[in-house]
Amino acid sequence: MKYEISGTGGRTVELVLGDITRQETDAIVNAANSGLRGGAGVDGAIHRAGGPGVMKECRELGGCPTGSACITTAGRLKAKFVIHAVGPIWSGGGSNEAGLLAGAYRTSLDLAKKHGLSSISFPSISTGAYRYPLEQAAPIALETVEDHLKGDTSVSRVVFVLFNQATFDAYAAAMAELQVG
Ligand code: AR6
Repeated sequence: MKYEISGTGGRTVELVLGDITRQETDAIVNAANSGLRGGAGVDGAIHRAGGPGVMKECRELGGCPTGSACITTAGRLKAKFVIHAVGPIWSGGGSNEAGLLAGAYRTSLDLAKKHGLSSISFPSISTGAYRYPLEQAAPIALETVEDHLKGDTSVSRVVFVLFNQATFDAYAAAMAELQVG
């Protein structure tokens, strides 16, 4: 599923079902924790596929604030960079989770722009171990990406790599809403 952002000269957002570690975009985004210590889910998969060099760089960075993102090289992955984004842990919605989730996406895109990258892949940040409700997270993710693509940026292609059908369906529904609205 592909969505072209109007008025941007052909910049696109794509939804695919799959494994982000296999993506060949310039950067892939990790759903990390604020200690950049590695973990389960997409974080575990990225460190396994990228090799120990990625973790070494994460240790040197020492951590990354929630709602923000930090960048390393990508080791053995096909991408050139891994952007480690730290989404919020869901705790009911009253702790600025929405602002922090948007911040994780926005900072990732700003880092891609800073490095002159043209393509970037995201997983569904915070909707696994961090339990952010999928139906609320998907529109935040897509709207934040759309805002970035409408501005001055090197990024022309954003891919959401969604790991299961339920996640794909939630993003597809949110994308349909955006196209109508
Ligand atoms: N490719 C794409 N998406 C994936 C992959 C993959 N290979 N593997 C899992 N997902 P989660 P969070 C999906 O839990 O909620 C870690 O331990 C998964 O199905 O990875 O932000 C970190 O170290 C879900 O849709 O990230 C943190 O401590 C989405 O990725 C914590 O979990 C995010 O699920 C972060 O939790």
